[in-house]
Order: sequence, then structure tokens, then C-alpha cells
Amino acid sequence: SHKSPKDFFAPLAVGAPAPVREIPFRPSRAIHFFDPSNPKMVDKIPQMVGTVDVLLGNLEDAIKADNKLAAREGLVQIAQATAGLGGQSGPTQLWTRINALDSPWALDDLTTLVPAIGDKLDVIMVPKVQGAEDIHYVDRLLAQLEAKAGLTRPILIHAILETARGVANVEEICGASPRMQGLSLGPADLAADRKMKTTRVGGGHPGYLVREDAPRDAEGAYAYDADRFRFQQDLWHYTIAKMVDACATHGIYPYWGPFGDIKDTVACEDQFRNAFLLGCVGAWSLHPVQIEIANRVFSPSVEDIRHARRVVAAMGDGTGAVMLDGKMEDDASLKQCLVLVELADQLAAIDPKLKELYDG
Ligand code: 1VU
Ligand code: MG
Repeated sequence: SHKSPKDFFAPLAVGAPAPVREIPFRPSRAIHFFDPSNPKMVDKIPQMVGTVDVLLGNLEDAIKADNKLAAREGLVQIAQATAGLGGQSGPTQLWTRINALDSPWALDDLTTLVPAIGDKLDVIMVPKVQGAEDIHYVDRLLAQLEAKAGLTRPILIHAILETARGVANVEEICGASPRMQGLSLGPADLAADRKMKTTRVGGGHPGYLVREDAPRDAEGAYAYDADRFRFQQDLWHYTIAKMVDACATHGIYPYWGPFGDIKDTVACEDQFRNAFLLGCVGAWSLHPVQIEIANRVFSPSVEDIRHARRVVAAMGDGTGAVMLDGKMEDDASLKQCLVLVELADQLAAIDPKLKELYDG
């Protein structure tokens, strides 16, 4: 953007809250999606508060066109009626995913939700973001609505990376507004937009692989039909890594999105862990069984924390090089360890069970 740094942190509407200069880290291991127009799901929301870092009232895809209004109104009711949900005070953040900006619903989503529950809404997820212009539009509209509603805290924006153009513009999207909280990788829409040939929602594909060289027979001829190791590759590696770099550059947070094979909790865990290892802070949960997976995977293991703390202790003032268990540790590896220790401290502060594990 061609704004001066000073303008970047000026409110975009008279009376709107001042933009934040830093996006505070708040645990968001699982962003749990629910349909606010589905009574069975809504019933379960109050008891989920405190067990999941983020509850997200979904208004976009997966909500039937006929239910769009009921979902929007249902979300207002849930936000108003549920203690401990959203608005900094509670243990569980409240997010929403609004409809796409070119849909018939997005404008009413924003003009209804901000006045009614703007004080509870922590983050608004915007789908199908193509470039900075989409963020600028929502940014100004939110400022106007916040000013009108007398809100004192800016609502943050989270963009879904799920179009080829969005991926091409990922840097400018991350830097488009001080409201930018993070990005999620949306593997289903992204696959469709790119014309990838997988019909799965996240995860691998058995056809995307590399194969061991063919062995040679006694005469030195290649035996192409022999059994050869095949190594399945990760369809999402490039995009996750690109997203993580863009988010880290701009001081915002990257997330894996959905994993559609609800029953395959093993592969879901693999997908989440790949994202965790590459730098993501959380993932979406589409079904209650996925919350526990995300909470576990996006919390560092007790073994990693034990090791990291030993490195911290061995490194003293943090400079120089030492040997620990036959391995070199120095200023840089200390920083790697501090990433884990800081995350463990932040999670222990909100999760007594984890605190006990990490302290034990
Ligand atoms: O036991 P009950 O019948 O009272 O309740 C069911 C069910 O209603 C409930 N439940 C949920 N509760 C809260 N949040 C949820 N996300 C949720 N999902 C289900 O739990 C009880 C057991 O459910 P189930 O195992 O019988 O599962 P169902 O067949 O009812 O539902 C499965 C789906 C996948 C349809 C459901 O979980 C769902 O709609 N999840 C959310 C999907 C979503 O938000 N998709 C959009 C994000 S992904 C994307 O945009 C691109 C791919
Ligand atoms: Mg999508």
C-alpha cells in the first residue's frame, strides 16, 4: 500500500477505535465451526465454551441459502446469550465467517452483526479474498460501523487463502490493514480455483508421489515392473510455507483450514501436525471430534518443552555455542527452543492441565 505509516494507524472513520499496532497472541488451536441456524449444533455451544479456543459462527459455505438469515440472526442470539464467549473477557473467542463479498448476503452480515454484537466479535473471517482491495473494503466499512455503534475495540480481520489470485497476492493481503489477524488455507476452494484434480477437503492424494528408481537385473537392465518404494508427497506444502512466510513477515497468524474426512482422525492429525511444524498456530474443527486433535497437535509436546528448557538453561546468557547430548546448540537453536517455550507458557496460562504437564 502507498499509505504513510502514520496514516496506516489512523482510524478510517471519525469516532472509530484506534487500530491496534500489534496483534496480540491469543491461543486459537481449534477454530470450531458451527451453523448458527442448526438447533442441534446451537444446543452444544454453551457447553463448548472453555473447551475450545475459538467458536466460529459460520454464515458462508455449508449454510443453505434458505438458512442464511436464520444463521445470521441465530449468531446474534448466541453471542448475546452465551456467557464467556467473545469480547476479551471469556476463555473462548467468538469469530464469524461472513459470506463472500460478491454474494447477496455479505453487506447485511456486517451491518447486522457489528451493531448487535460488535463488542463480542473478536475476529471476522472473510472468505475468497483475492487481494488487498477486498481487505480495504471491509476495513473501511468496519470502521464506519464501529464508530456508529460506539465500539471501543477494533474487530480484527482474518482472510481465507482459497483462490489462486489470493495466493499470488498473499503478501499484500497480510499487510493491507492493521486489523489483519491471520490467514487460513482453504484447500477445497483453492483446489477448485487452481483446477487441481483432488476432490478431497485437505489431506494427501495417493497419486501425488515420487517413486524409487527401478532396480537392475543381473544383466544390468532396469526392472521397471519391480516393487519400488513410493513416497506420497504433500500437495499443500508450497502453499502452507508461502502463507507462513507472509504471515510471519507481517506479524500475523497462519492456520490450516478444514479437514473433511471427519472419520479419519489419524490423517486429520497428520494434516494438522504438518501445519504446526511449518509454523501454523491452529486449524479449523468441523466436528466436535476434531477439537481434541487440534488442541493436542497445536500444543508443543512435553518432551519438546523439556528439551527446549534444557537448551535454555545450558545456553546461560544466550550467546556462544555448547554441546548437549552430542549436538551443537547456539544463539540460533536457542531461538528455536524459545519459540516452543513461549508457546507453552502462553498455553499453560489458559490451560491448567497443560500447565501441570509442562511443569511436571
Ligand atoms: O447428537 P446430536 O444429534 O444432538 O448432535 C450431532 C450433531 O448435530 C453435533 N455436531 C456439532 N455440534 C457442534 N458443532 C459442530 N460442528 C457439529 N457437528 C456435529 O454433534 C452430534 C454428532 O454429530 P454427527 O457425528 O452425527 O455428525 P453429523 O452427521 O450430524 O454432521 C456432520 C457434519 C460434517 C455435516 C457437521 O459436523 C457439520 O456440518 N460441520 C460443520 C461443517 C462446516 O462448517 N463446513 C464449512 C467449513 S469447511 C469449508 O468451508 C470448505 C470445505
Ligand atoms: Mg471456502
